Amino acid sequence: MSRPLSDQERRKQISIRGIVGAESVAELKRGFNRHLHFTLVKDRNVATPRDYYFALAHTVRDHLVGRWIRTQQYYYEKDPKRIYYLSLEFYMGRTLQNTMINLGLQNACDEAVYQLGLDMEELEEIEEDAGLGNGGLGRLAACFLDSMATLGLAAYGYGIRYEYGIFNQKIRDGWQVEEADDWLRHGNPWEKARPEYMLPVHFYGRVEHSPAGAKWVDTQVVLALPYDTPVPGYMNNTVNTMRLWSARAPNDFNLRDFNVGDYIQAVLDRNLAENISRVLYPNDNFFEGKELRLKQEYFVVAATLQDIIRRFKASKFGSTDTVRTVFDSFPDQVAIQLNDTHPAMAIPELMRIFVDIEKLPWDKAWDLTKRTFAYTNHTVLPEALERWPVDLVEKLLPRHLQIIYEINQRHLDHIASLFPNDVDRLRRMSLIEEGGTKRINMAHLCIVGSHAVNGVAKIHSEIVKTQVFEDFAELEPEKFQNKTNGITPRRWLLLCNPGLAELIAEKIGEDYVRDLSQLTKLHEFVDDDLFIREVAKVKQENKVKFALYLEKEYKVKINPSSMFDVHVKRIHEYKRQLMNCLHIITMYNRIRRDPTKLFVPRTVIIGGKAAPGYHMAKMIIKLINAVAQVVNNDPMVGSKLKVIFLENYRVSLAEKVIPATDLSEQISTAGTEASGTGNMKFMLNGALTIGTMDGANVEMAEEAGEENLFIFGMRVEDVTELDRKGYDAQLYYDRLPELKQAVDQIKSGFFSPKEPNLFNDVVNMLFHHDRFKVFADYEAYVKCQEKVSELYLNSKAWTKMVIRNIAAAGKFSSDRTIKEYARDIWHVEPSDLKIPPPNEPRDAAQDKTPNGTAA
Ligand code: D6G
Repeated sequence: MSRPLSDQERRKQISIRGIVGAESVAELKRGFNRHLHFTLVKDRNVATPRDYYFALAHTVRDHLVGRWIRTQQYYYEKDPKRIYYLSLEFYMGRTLQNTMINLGLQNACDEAVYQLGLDMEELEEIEEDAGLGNGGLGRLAACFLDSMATLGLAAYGYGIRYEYGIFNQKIRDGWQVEEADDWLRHGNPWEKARPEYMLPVHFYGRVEHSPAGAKWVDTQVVLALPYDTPVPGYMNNTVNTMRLWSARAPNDFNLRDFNVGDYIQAVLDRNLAENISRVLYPNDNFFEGKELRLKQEYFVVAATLQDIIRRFKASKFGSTDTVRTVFDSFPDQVAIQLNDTHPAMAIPELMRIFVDIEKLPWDKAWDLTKRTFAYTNHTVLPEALERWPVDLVEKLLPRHLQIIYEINQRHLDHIASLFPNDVDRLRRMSLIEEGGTKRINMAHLCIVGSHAVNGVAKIHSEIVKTQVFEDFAELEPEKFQNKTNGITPRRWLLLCNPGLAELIAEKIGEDYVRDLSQLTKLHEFVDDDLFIREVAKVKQENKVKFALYLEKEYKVKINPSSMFDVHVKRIHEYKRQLMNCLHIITMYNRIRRDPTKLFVPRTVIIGGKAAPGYHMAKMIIKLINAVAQVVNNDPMVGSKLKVIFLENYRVSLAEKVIPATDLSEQISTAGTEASGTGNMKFMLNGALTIGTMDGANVEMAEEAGEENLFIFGMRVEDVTELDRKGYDAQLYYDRLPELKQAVDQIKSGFFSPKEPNLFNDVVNMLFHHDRFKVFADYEAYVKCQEKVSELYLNSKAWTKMVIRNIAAAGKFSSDRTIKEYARDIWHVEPSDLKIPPPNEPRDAAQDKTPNGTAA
């Protein structure tokens, strides 16, 4: 029985969340019951909430299948240029709600689930996050997949199916404790194993040279088993593929040669091979030169390139002149984007395939390779740049090392011909770093082997071009580009903030979801009192909802009318959670000094994971929790100030906290945060930003007007100047009494009475080796925070500034970013052609596989 619809629900019928027809609801209910019965093998007497989640997931998945098959078939028929996004990380989060939204099924599913007597939000909460990423880089890859499908590009994401994603963070006694992320334990309804496309990947061995060319022999083989996950575009019937490789031992692993006789041991040793795809390395912006990590990097590259070449050969462009494939059109048919240097081995691997296997001459192979690859740089922090020891590469991939040496020789010969007698330049530009351990500079390899190199925000791309890779930009200035990052408005508005998404749609129509630049139309409503009230109301509802969530899940109570001041991202010295912490202590001391003085109530929420091996980041977490303990239990403070460390920050938690945020903290030292994408999510969801002129903050200020953000602190030039003069933390400590008081409290054990020396390392770092100059920005930060509090007192003025920010957020759609990659790097056109939905008849002639056999 269907219940009568309320006014609000009727309005939703014409909404961006899909149309509810009685028929589609009935069909969804039938699908649900069928899956509960046949797939889960349960009835409603014994079904658990998880069974219901799986029944719903399978029902929604059914709506993807026809579109997926059609899209892939269409690609085979039309042979558009394929775009390959290679990444060691895809931080996808949950899939159910995103799929319902992109297929326009959300409202119908809501209704069906309601009629079945179940709670949609409860079911959605059962899904595990696919946490196959660390932070921004991996989440960017996920947003890009959504945008590429929405823009109708024939795109593929290629990566690793880690059995364990980013660890789950527990806080015990204020310390971070890591737990394994066994995300596949209950099965993954969104993936399809494709054992028929399994491919071999070789490691170790040696190289034989003969007149016929080089041969890599005596290798150890690991199999790469692909798992495909559908990637639906927003309401366009396109469904692309994310293909993740899982490592499998060959059945004769360790039985063929040396282990003959010990069958049991050989079976047990299969783990050795399969460990390659076991676990995601939990470092963000940090290079750890471990052999297993290098294996992962080559594993994804080797499997993916075989797949790409198989697909190219199956296309009409992979023509053969009698025996050999003609690769001349390869770069016109294939674009490969390298998400940082992590998949850099793809460059020597493609050279190896072209030269050793396909027998192309070196120059031809090199020309094709360069025109195929493009490289995105994500950081300029030296500790994050990959520099693999030559010895390790020689052992694991001997032929690739030879190829890299050959590439380097030709590269250096070229430089020497242009700049005779400039030995220092050759040293600076070499792919091989001498002195101490010989290392391969992977960024140099990527720059030399690509036709385009881009940074991820204007300021970052400028630093890439003029500082970090200056010599390379001087050589080939046209290679260097900027592609400012973006976020998908589907997940980061429609999904996480339906109230705001609907409110915007009522004012400017629904098209903004596909064309976020239309948000500028909201400028018209900046002085509309009703709209201002409605925007404030949505925010308040989101805050109440988040407060209830915290109360339920973590038993902490927060005041929803206080300002929610939120700093969520990986814990890293350069992101300066410590500066936020000093501000908290400063506010605390001010309240205690004059308890009667007006104080604008704040709830400061800090969340993020520390890399398990990053001592200072773990100390920062402990310090925040120690400060929270004191502040939250001081009766003099009461409800004026609360400090929450948000445990286990991840995609699905971001979806909850971001829409509830008033103030977004983006306070990295200028020149260190390449772009940031959290900053954009907050902006789009109606938070104001307090931030430095770093990363994409600069462009957010450009779009919204600097007066609509709280910008403070050193600019890049100031940081450079301070470096030149020499940064002396002591000077600020001596000059600023409130800073002195806060630091003294940390130092003296005020926040750790049982262990007064607990934070010695932190304090010592702040005084003597703080690369990120926290004290230098402290004063400007605190003053800027005072302005924030003052504005917050005036709710109307605050909300008007919020509206100006939302209206200016259009640039930060990943659709815009992807259009720029498509135009400037991949040379493809977005297609708004809608692939016909699966229930429309096709003529039989179309239903052919690429080989012409009936499908
Ligand atoms: C996806 C969808 C499926 C398609 C398969 C193979 O699993 O319909 O047949 O990809 O795609 P290719 O690897 O042959 O492009």
